[in-house]
Amino acid sequence: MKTNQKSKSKLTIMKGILLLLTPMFFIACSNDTKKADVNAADIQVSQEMIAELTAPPLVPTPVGNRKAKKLIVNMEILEEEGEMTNGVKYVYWTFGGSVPGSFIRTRVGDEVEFTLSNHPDNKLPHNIDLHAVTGPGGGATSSFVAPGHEKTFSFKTINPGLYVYHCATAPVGMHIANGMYGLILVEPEGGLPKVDKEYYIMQGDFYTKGENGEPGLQPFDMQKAVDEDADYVVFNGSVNALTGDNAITANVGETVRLFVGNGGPNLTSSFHVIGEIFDNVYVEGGDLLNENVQTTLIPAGGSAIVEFRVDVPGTFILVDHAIFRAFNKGALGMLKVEGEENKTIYSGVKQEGIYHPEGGGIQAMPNGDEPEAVASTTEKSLEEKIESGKQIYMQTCFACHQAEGQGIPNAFPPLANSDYLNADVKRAIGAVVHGLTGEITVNGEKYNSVMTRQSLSDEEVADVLTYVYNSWGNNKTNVTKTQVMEVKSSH
Ligand code: HEC
Ligand SMILES: [Cu+2]
Repeated sequence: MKTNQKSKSKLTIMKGILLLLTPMFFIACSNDTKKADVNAADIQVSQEMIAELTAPPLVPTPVGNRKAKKLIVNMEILEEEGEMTNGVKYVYWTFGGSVPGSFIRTRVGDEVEFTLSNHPDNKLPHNIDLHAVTGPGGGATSSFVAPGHEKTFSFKTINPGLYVYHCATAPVGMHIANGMYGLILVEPEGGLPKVDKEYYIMQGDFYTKGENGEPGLQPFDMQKAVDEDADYVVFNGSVNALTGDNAITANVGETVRLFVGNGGPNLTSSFHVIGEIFDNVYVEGGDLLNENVQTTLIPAGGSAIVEFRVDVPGTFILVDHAIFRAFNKGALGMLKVEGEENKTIYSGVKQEGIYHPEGGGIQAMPNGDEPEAVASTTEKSLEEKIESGKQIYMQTCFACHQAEGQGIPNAFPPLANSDYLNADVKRAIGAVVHGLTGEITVNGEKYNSVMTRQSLSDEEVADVLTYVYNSWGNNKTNVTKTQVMEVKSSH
């Protein structure tokens, strides 16, 4: 991206100083002179157009060669209930009805006429601070708007780059924590280089009264937010926003560009795609281009543009590599790549065996005390068991057996349509309460691995297995607590 006049003149002064200090620096800096030639503030606009706005993970059409225009942006604020994860509801405050808010795509020199409307059903006033704006509060002071009102202001995009926007109404942290952030892209003259796929991803941390996974409508927890003790760290506003059917996709051989932002409010993202290397990173969403990057830091209130070519098929996992956030708090997304294998780039498993340095004993997972078997006063209905079982599954079994019970070839057997599971309920209960090791055959495929004993109460075992049996084409067995207790005592 090109630098503008403002930063060029700063550079010139710096150059002068550096020239006096050391000739080495002068050589390094003089490369920049070819970059800036137009003062973006002087770019004339002709015609007007209504901006295309998109909800994540989609982005509007690239600007390409279009001339600078008066760009009309109409953004509506909506406060609405959504799902953080299965069974956990949260009232999000949104720009345009999504978290992150609608993606705005402009080019340098555009004159953006921005109208912010606050829906009459909303409870609070809001405003918008766009980091792409040169002016007081980034627009916040001119856009403060009460429910049932709207405000218009305009600004010229002077600096190309990928910028965060967010609400800046007090308490600012709370408005951001509830989802009030998004990205605005300012493309350079002539547009960004063409790629095959572009997506919009934004990380955010959430703070709820209940702990992670505690069901029901969860209110915002101010104290946890102040303590930076996040219950959820997610991409695109919720735990499953980019997994399973919501995964982003590409085909082998295509180039992928991710516009990645971090709304915060608190946490810095160590953004990484498992099994990919970023060919290019526009560091912090600016001009600096880094190449061959594994993990890129994205500050709260900042961004990065990452680009890579996908060379082999498979599911590539997007994570915040502060890894407990990924596997325990939700910062996990998926890029599904389809196409021809390339065994030279990636062979897949060539050989496998079980490695048991200390014998084959099953060890429990180190997750502390076994939960107490709480005697429930009333018997749960099948629906209630399935509901609760699903949550246990997503917290306990999902990491290995995967979201749709499909497993992972050569490592974790499928629970979906599993002949092993459907043939013998006591054996399945045994796998969960005692663990399972040794060779087994599931749907004609051999597995020889170790499943650790799961620390769950009898009721939780009954619920999770009832959920599994009533999902993905299994035989709909209703597993009872009594059955679980029988299996435990017969061991
Ligand atoms: C750490 C990974 C891991 C976790 C977590 C895990 N499993 Fe397993 N599971 C395995 C492995 C590995 C096997 C195959 C063991 C073998 O080869 O003997 C297996 C086998 C099974 C089987 C029998 C084979 C089949 O496909 O039907 C069942 C049933 C099962 N698991 C259910 C569960 C349930 C329910 C949970 C959650 C409460 C769970 N597992 C959690 C790894 C795991
Ligand atoms: Cu707000």
